[in-house]
Amino acid sequence: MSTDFNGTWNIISNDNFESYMQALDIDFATRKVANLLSPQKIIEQKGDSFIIKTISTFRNYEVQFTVGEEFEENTKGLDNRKCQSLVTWDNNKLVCVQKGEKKDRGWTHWIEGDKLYLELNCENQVCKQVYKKVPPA
Ligand code: VL7
Repeated sequence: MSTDFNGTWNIISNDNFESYMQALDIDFATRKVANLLSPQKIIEQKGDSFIIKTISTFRNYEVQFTVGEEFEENTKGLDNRKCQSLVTWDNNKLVCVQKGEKKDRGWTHWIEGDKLYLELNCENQVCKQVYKKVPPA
């Protein structure tokens, strides 16, 4: 049995997001707006099939994948690049490698208690985010 990521999650901390965005060449004005956001993750998981929605008042981003199956990711509305992405399990962590123009790009998700953790990597930068589970209605 792998970890269950299903649910709605609200961000409670966002460390080094600015440097991560700089590593992705996000322009100044967009970074200023993005830094003020409190994004929400909505995760729909069925076994190894995932839909991860990142929702904010400024932009939304959605990615769909199956663990172990490489796919072409277009980071539309973010840095607008194409990556060959692959998500795998590393024990109870969900690890994505985003192969493309940027070196060492990817992310890792895991859960501890009612918290969802996310580390976003690009080049030599790591952004650490923590989300808290929104209790089901
Ligand atoms: C996705 C943003 C900065 C552009 C807008 C900011 C809008 C809300 O890849 C991500 O998550 C994975 C793992 O959960 C699933 O896709 C992070 C948001 C990172 C990077 C780029 C700033 C413009 C933020 C969409």
